Amino acid sequence: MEGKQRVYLSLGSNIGNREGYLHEAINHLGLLHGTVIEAVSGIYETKPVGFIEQPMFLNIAVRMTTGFEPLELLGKLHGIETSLGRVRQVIWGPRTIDIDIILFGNKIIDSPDLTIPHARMKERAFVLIPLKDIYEGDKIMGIQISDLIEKCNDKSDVVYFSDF
Ligand code: GSY
Repeated sequence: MEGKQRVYLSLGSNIGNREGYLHEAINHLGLLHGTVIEAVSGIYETKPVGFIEQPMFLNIAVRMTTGFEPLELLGKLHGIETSLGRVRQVIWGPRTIDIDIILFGNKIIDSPDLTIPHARMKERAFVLIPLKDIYEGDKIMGIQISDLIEKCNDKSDVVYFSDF
């Protein structure tokens, strides 16, 4: 493990007890070694992006610190997804839980397994709007988060659902 880094995650669920899966995922994240949850956004209901013939998602964003390195954390996140019953059948298809790393400190990573900042974050209102609730820091890729939201071409509804 290297020094602690601040990490932002995006979580989504669109099968079964969606709120329950989000809460379980946060519980699992908080139990990861050397990992502290700092803030969780509100819960937003969002239209599916990509493969649209699937149920509505609930999405949240999380701010946390961790001592894991990016690929180590990715492995842990996949473990949590699997333990919450995620089966990777259809690439863009429905899922009990999806956990994506959006930002990892100031790191820029472009490897076959992981792209940081997340490759599609700027195109996804369901990532940016929850992220704005909890984002602390300066610009992202040189742009204020409110400007990223304004410039985002995805104008699909991201509707406040409840507090976490
Ligand atoms: O990439 C995350 C999974 N996902 C989502 C999501 O979380 N929310 C919405 N609204 N659409 C999505 N399409 C995919 S794939």
